[in-house]
Amino acid sequence: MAAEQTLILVKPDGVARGLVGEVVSRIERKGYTIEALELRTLERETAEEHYGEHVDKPFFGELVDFITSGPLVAMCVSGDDAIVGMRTIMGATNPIEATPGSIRGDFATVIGENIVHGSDSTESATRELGIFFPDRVPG
Ligand code: IDP
Ligand code: MG
Repeated sequence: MAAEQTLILVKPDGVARGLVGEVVSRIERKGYTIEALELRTLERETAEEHYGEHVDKPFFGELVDFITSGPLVAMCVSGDDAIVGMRTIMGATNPIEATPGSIRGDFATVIGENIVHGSDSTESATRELGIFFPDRVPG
């Protein structure tokens, strides 16, 4: 068990569909802590940095178009093993494979609009929190 911080986004589809409260509620009920929260619309440059690992994927342009298409809610979430724990609450990337009871399993149908983002490792969490909440990253 490790105390961790992770970056969670309610993506523009989740905000547009009024699911911010639902996602926040699931995070709180699980027992994690919301350390910081901000509603913002990303510039393309910020989105390209955030999704830098996917720059060579065929869906990169679509991904950046989508994540910049409207306001999102960014959160720094902390708790025991919060990185993997949040990935479990979110469900599989493709909503048709996401378990019912997970956020993507309950609220999404297509991979390109899957409601939430969560960091996938300690390295990603540090990098991504540095983009959204630089004050939260130690050192
Ligand atoms: P993750 O969000 O579960 O970490 P990643 O593989 O990091 O999944 O992909 C980032 C985001 O890119 C996904 O959440 C999804 O919205 C989108 N994505 C992933 N694969 C595809 C694809 O094959 N087509 C369209 N969009 C995709
Ligand atoms: Mg990812």
